[in-house]
Amino acid sequence: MGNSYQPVDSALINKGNTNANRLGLYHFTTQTNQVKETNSPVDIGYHYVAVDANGIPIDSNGDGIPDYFQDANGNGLVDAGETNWGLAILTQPVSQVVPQGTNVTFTVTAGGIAPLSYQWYFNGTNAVGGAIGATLTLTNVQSGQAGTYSVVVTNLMGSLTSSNAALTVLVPPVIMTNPVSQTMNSKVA
Ligand SMILES: [Ca+2]
Ligand SMILES: [Ca+2]
Repeated sequence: MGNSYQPVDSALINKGNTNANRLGLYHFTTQTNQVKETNSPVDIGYHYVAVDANGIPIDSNGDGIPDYFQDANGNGLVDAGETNWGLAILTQPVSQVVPQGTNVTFTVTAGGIAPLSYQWYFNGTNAVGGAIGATLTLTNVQSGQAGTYSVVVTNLMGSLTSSNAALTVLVPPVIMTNPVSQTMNSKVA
């Protein structure tokens, strides 16, 4: 992580590094043998950021913002005030309204440093057994399964909870009591 063109109080100055398979030359000052000027905010020399095989700065969580922006102090850790640059929920599960008996699928798309693990929850706190993938499938849903579903995505960088997706189950009307046959006697005048 470079020191170039930062204000003198920038958190970026002289801060650590991050692991990468490749480095790209990001920018540099005019000469490598230049001596840093007294009180100058501009450090001298080459500065590198982690890039992928195409020379694009690495975006670990896939949210379109390179790590070197989100890992603002370049130390490879998610610190207070930083976005979790190593984990993101990219698309949230979507609410659904279905007839009773339908098979329902909720899906989350997460990006981040592998491996990612998942756990789905019903009404916030009830872990859904076996629901540990990016997709939650509910078969033959009944009214008792109506409620909210969310998922917690975890990797070594932390955990993120999705928004709630509501499941509404439409139940056909039930006839509680059947009409009773009645006989009326009519009087003959
Ligand atoms: Ca990013
Ligand atoms: Ca950091």
